[in-house]
Amino acid sequence: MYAATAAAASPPRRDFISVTLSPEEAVCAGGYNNSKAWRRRSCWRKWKQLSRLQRSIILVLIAFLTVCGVISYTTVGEPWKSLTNKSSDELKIEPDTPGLKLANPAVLPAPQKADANAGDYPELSPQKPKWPHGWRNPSNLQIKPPWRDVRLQIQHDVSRAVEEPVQANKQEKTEKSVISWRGAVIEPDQSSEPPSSKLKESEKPSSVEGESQKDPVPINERQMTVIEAFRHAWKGYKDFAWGHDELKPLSKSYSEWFGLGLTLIDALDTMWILGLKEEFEEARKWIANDLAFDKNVDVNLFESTIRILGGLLSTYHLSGDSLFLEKAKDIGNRLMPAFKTPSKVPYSDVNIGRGTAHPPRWTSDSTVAEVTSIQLEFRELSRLTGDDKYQKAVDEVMKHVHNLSGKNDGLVPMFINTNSGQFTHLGVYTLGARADSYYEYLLKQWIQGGKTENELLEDYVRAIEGVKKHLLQRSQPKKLTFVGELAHGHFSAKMDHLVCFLPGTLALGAHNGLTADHMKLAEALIETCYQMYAQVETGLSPEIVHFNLHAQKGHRDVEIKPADRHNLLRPETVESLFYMYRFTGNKKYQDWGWEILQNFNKYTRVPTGGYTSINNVQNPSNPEPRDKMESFFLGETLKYMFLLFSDDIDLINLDKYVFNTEAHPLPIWVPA
Ligand code: DMJ
Repeated sequence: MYAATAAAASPPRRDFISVTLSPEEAVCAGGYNNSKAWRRRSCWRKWKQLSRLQRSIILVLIAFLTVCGVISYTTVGEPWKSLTNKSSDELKIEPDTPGLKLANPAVLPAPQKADANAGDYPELSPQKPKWPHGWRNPSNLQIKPPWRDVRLQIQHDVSRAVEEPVQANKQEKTEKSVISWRGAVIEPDQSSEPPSSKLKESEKPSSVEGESQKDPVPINERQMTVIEAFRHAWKGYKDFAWGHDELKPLSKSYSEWFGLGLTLIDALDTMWILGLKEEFEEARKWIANDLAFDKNVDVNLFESTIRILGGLLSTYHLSGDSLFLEKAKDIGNRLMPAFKTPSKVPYSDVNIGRGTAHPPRWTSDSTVAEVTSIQLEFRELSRLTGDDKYQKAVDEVMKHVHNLSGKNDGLVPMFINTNSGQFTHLGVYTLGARADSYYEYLLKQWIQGGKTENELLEDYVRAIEGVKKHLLQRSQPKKLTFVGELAHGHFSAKMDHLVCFLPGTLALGAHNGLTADHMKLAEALIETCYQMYAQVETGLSPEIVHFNLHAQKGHRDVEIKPADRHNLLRPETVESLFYMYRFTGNKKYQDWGWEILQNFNKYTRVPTGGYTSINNVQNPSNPEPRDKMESFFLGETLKYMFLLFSDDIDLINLDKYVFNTEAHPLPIWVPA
């Protein structure tokens, strides 16, 4: 400030030479008489008339200007030459891009116009694959969509079909007719601009963060069987339950829970990952035209967060289609009233039309797993929208629970009061229903946030120590390691199928740097979870088992009570098999999953479309179909099956994505 004022007050002295030209001199510099000889003579005369000093100054000036001219030619001229020497192809990469972008090419493909001859869809951007040869382009990072002509492949020999050049041509054609950039379905009347290019930086999906491509890995026969199973399930849903929550495959009807097309939303990213283009497009249309959250309906905060919010966020990331983000924001906002409680521990239920929330009618408690397993989704919503209100609300719950008393070596009770914020029903500890995903989300939030939130890790590690200390036992005769329950100091050898998420979570922790004994425990527990299927007559696990602690003649490790012998098509064991195979490469995990898939096909498949939960896993001749296909069968079970059978570690890379508890992959904020 001071220096500027001083300079204004006394302008700096400038040294200069003035050269005054006479009219004749002016002519010398370009006058009217244009005769060459006259000009030469006249100029020479004038030059002679100048003093020696004046002549020297003019010569110095000319020399100086010549030197400047040469220097600027070498610094500016060369790059210009090389730029103009580039092939026209190279220059076409960024047709309308100013110079800066040549050095720093845009990540997003250029907006495409709809091509009337290619199914009214824009062409794909001509980006070249940059993945090392032989790698598969991960669907989550694809520039091109993952669509494959699945129907053709089912009809022909799978492995040959994908390798044959004819098939390759067909695939090329299919890709040309793809609706839009990365398979995100853009209605022709929408802007030709790719959806995510309209977004602010914070809103961009992970799928457009500058990853390059590699060649697709052909899908194998087991994966084709999963695709076929999915299509069969989808057929039932489409024929009899379209737009409703769940299919009732036997009565060829549907059931409503929230009335929000739960199965359809839960299945979106599975269709993307399986490459089911047609199905995805149809579902996308339903979301665009028919899904309305402005409904006077009570929804469960946890279930709608993990299935609807999680499903929409993950589909947004995979497809890059902003429709899914808009819907995610809508449902996210409508769920927020749940956090308006005296303790800030959310209520279990929200009316998404009225904006009111309440606990269940019989209690003011919420379930611990429910209030601590909505964090991945709300935190991601904050990151995408740039609005921290979602993250603040869920982080507060975690901090509160972190500081609560009533834990037993890191193990939490199953209920928490929304008024007092205290745990209730103290003294009962399980890793099954009502507590399970609390443990899962401790680890996964830590991973999501780039492994910096130490309290989450501390709570997780302490809890696993608590499991080892209080809940682990070995069964007889096979000495299977299992996780039981503790009620007021009494151990019960009861284990929910839900607990089978644990081997996968333990393996994920070990993969992220936790101690090797976590992996050892994971290996032991996944064997147990597999035996919960293998030791049962149908080869399908019941909802709950009791392990034998003492060897008895003619008894297996697993006992099943009549009330527990149903199977709801749950995913947890297949989920853990997927993690175990990813991290060990041991093919036995794939083989175990394959057995399970075959048994689902044998005992739960309904010929007219869909799969059903069953009432009795112990009766192969009559497993007693329940007439209900849970949304997580499509959202989780079949997705994990498909991923388990894949040998492509980049098909949802676990160093880049973390699955929510409903199998919806969300990006890790600071990927490894
Ligand atoms: C799913 O909704 C989720 O995996 C949840 O965490 C537990 N229950 C079902 C699947 O079994």
